[in-house]
Amino acid sequence: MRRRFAWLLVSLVGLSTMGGVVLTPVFTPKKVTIKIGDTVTWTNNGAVSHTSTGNAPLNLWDSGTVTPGNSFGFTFFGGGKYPYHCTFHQSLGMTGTVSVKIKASPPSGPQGTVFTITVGTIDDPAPFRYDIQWKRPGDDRWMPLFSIKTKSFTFDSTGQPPGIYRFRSRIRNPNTMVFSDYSVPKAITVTS
Ligand SMILES: [Cu+2]
Repeated sequence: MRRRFAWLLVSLVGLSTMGGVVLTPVFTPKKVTIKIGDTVTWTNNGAVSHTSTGNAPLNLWDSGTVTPGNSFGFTFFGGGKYPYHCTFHQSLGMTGTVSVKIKASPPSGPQGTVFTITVGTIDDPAPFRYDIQWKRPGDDRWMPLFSIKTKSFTFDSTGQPPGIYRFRSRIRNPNTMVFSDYSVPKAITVTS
C-alpha cells in the first residue's frame, strides 16, 4: 500500500534590504527525507510560476510549469538521493534534494537471522534497476553487492561475522547508464 506524504514545498518571497525588496524564490524545506513509496507534493505559494524538475541526466520527473496556487506530486519508488531544481530560477539557487530512505527488518538479530532489505516499492521498475552496495563489519569501503529488479532482497547472516552491516541503494537505467545518487545507509546489527 502506498502511503501518501504531503509536504509543502513553496516559494518564499522576502529579504527586504535598504531601499528595496529582493525576491528570492526557494524550495522550503530545501532538503526533505522520505520513505520509499512516499509522495512529495510541491505547492506553489508564490506569485510567479515554478517547476519541480529532477536533475539531468536522470530526469526522473518534471512538473512542467506550476502556476501560483497549484501543486504537483511525485511518488518516489526507489531509495536514493534526488537533486532537483526549478527550471526558471535554478540560477538563483532554487534547488533542493529529496532523500529516500530504504528499510531493513529486523534491525538486529543473532547470527543466522535472515534480514530483509527493501529498496523499492515496485518489482521490475523498468527501465530501472536497483543497485545495491554494502559495507561489512570492519570495512571502510562500499562494495557492490548486486543489481536487482526486485524491490527487496534477503541477507542470510548464517556464518557471517557479527557486527554492523550497512546497505545503500540507488536506481540506475542500464540502457542509458544514468543513475540517482545513493541513499543514506541503512544499518543492521548481527550479534554473536
Ligand atoms: Cu522557480
